[in-house]
Amino acid sequence: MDAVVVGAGMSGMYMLHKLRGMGLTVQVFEAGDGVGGTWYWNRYPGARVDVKSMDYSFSFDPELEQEWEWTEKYPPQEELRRYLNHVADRFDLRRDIQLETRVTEAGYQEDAQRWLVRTDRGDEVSAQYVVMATGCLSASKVPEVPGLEDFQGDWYHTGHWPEEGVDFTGQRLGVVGTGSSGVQAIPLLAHQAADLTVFQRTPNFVVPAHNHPIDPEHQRSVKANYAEHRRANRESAFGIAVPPPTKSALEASEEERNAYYARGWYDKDNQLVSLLAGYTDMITSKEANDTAAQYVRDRIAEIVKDPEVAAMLQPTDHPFGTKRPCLGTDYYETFNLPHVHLVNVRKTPIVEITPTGIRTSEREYEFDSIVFATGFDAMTGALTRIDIRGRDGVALADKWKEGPRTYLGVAVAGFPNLFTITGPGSPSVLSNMIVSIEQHVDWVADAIGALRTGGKATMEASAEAEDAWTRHVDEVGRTTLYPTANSWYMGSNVPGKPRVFLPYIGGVGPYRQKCDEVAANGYEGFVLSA
Ligand code: NA7
Repeated sequence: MDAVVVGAGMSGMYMLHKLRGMGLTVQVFEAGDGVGGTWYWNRYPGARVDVKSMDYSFSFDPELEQEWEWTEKYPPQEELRRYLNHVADRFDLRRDIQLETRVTEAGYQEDAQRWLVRTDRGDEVSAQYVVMATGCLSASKVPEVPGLEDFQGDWYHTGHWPEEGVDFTGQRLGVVGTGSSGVQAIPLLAHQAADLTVFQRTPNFVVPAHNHPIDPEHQRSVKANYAEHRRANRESAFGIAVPPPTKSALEASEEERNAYYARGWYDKDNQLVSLLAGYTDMITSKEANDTAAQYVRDRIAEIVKDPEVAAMLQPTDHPFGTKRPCLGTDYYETFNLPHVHLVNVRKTPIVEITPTGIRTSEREYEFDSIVFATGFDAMTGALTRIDIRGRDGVALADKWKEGPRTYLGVAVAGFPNLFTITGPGSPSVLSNMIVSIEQHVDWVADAIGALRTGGKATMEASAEAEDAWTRHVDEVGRTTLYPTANSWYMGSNVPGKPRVFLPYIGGVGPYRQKCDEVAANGYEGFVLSA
């Protein structure tokens, strides 16, 4: 093949479409038995995207974006999966996607200047280019507590939910984890379970989603100006255009600030970034950030009736936004239900899973089922779980032992012609993912096009460019509050993972400009060889 693409989520499908359009032969391997990536695997109750549908959709084909009708402000997983299946059919992608096949190895063969890719089904494919479209949040993680294999009930991870769904009616249910997945699932699980216990390690900032059917007039007006709407998103900081802030939160009066935060909290058209986007220093000044954090803590105290439970739900150990904030529907309200209990596992850690439940340092809880909403080995896990070996047989997992090193988050020195879509060191998870996916796929396709027209066989990030970019990602990260939190952005949720700020916080717009400059300067920082 000319190219192997690993993964048939949004990035893998679009990469296939682009490369095939350029006349390349492409083989896509996908572990799932359907396309859709994140929206294939995350089928837990309540799963929905927390970026508005009109922004969280492909922009590469004007007909596609005009013909698809979204039904809600934040589409549920089922609708996103339908959309991605539609994309697969519309662009006839399936014939080059091999499902139920996990890539296990990719090794660079220096003599041939090609990659040899192997799968768990025994495939062996030689390709000139390999594109890792493996997703940032796809390597799921069950806590490393002993005893799970002896649990006699059923257990589930939100990121690998059974296709047929699960009915917890009448059950005693334990849920571990209160990130976006837990926050979305808990209110719905509470409807089903007879008794629900939530094990919380870190309380999160949860803003009301106010999800509702999409206003047809709004959909029409966005579609009428879609090109402009998309351009503004691409040039914005987070891939969602909002008016740029002009002043510090500390320059605003308390009244002014609270009026602004109230819009972010109560307005039915609010969005995840609403509370954070109003002032210039929300992610750089703890004092400024604390004005919004306190606003949320006050709302929690208003909603949750038991003051002790309210206090447990109030985040105090990290600035607002430095761990991924969540959108919720009746999340805090759920803790007012008499059959819903909250356990602080920071205070009384889980020590083991027993045959009948979960034992903390304080006592044992008995369950019929356990749901782990415990997240992912984010950004690097999906890459390092594959045995990827570059020049001299160097394994990517070894190279990244002290943290990922990339050039622009898209290429790695020593791994020629291997590209990582939304890899570490790119805006990725700090952005509207689909904007970043399209930008990377377009850039990689252009780079491959340039290689082919220029008669070059390989492109490889130079060690100097990689060093400089890795330093830059770290330096920019350090100007913000992000490194002060224990978050998956910092690798802190995986024991033993180096503490490195994984995404790039320089902004989607400026980052795009940088990538474009690199290309315009003849792929500056890359070594192109014949
Ligand atoms: P997240 O955001 O990583 O959340 C995982 C949650 O599970 C979080 O509350 C963790 O607490 C908790 N967790 C993880 N391991 C443990 C152990 N061992 N014991 C107790 N609690 C634990 O994953 P999600 O699936 O919710 O969301 C992933 C992303 O998808 C989200 O950020 C959005 O970008 C969309 P912690 O905070 O680490 O203390």
